[in-house]
Amino acid sequence: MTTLIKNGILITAYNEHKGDVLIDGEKIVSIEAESKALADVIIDASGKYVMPGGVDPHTHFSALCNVGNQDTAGYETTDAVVVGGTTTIVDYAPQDIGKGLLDSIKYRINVRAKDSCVDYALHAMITDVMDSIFDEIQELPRIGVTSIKCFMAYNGSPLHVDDGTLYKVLQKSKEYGITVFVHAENGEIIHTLQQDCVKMGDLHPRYHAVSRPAFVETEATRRAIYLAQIADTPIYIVHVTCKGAADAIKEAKCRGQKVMGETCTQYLTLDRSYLEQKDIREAAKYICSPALRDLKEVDALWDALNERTLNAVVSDHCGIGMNIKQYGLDNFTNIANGAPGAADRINMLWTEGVTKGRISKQTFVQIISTNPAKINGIYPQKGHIDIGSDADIMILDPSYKGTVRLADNPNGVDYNLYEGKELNGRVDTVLLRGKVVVEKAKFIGEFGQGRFVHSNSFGAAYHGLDDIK
Ligand code: DUC
Ligand code: ZN
Ligand code: ZN
Repeated sequence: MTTLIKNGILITAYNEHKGDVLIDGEKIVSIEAESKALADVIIDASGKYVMPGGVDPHTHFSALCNVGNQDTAGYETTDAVVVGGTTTIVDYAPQDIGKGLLDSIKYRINVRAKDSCVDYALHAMITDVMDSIFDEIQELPRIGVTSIKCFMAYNGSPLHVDDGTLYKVLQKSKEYGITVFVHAENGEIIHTLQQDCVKMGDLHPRYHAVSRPAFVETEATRRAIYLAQIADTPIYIVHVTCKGAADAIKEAKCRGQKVMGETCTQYLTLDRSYLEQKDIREAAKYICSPALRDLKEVDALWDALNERTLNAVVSDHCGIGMNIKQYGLDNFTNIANGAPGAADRINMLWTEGVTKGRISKQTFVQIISTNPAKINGIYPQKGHIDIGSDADIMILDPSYKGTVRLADNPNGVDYNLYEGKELNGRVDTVLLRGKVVVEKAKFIGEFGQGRFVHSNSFGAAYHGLDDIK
């Protein structure tokens, strides 16, 4: 089947021009200023922007929460993600209880992800340090996984990776072309500050931010970068929220170290006041780690994106409903960390970033699609509009005016962090590998249409983000 997207303005990470995109089957086969091609399906994109489908490289579908012994919402809720313009996720594959990295990844591909509506690559994720994981690391590229996440925080839980283990993971990953992703917060200091809060009876969700100040993130980020420098291997810092951590990345980049970093929609568009709401149930929704910050940190993150210190904006999506959050309403340390957001990332970033003049349209495409694809070794199959790339395309209507409403795009949990926020522009049509799966901002695809995508070794750490102007 052939499809022609006509009359739209094409925006890629590199440029913007009028362009008609011809698709044959699952691939883009031609791009012309004015195409005369005949096609089975014609999509008129007049007055709209045609961009590569979003790549969200940080999601947690069907993953055990750190509190409550329950899983986050599963892949059957990814229809909302596609409606939001994202066609590929790189989801975290935590070790299943008592299982190694490889078995957990295989189980995810064969069972957990079978209803996925988005294409998905995977990151390995250490959640139970056992000797066998060091032997398993070398097998990861063979099954198409080339990144591994370590938690420097969460001391006292099986999630925590101590410095010795982190150093060993860095060394081992280097040998096999795997990029190490770190959650950089000093878990010991957080633990001490949490205990202090509990002793004082300071139990409201606002103390989540008090017990995880920016300096614990800055310190761990500097430590992780230093260990990667000694191990002489690339490192990627997940969910950066503050100037101190961004500065550490910037300094490392300036001296030529291969360091990459991301921030999340919530750290760019929300601030600490959301945690300070009197209503504990409301405030609990906004518990994610690291914590929401003051406005001056928010501004610093936009700057860091513009100066290319940070390379991606991700959702850190965790479908944690109030049924799980409720376990900690009387003590913030028992509230599961994380919140949904994969469905809102692109529309929120367009309104808050592009329409408010904080980032250019090119930067927008780079950070929501092209850079994540490069970093995760799936470019140019994903994250680009070019001949030979998968025909994953989102069409955004810049004239749309509305507000975020959970009811318009249910995300599988019972709240949306961005409820009531203004939208100026919205994704209204999405193609996944050539097939129209979203029309008029409604899902018309099939559950299970998503496929596993193999990642290549060292992604952008080898291929470079530098060709992006
Ligand atoms: N880190 C994440 O990346 N996601 C959820 C919670 C956390 O600590
Ligand atoms: Zn994390
Ligand atoms: Zn996460």
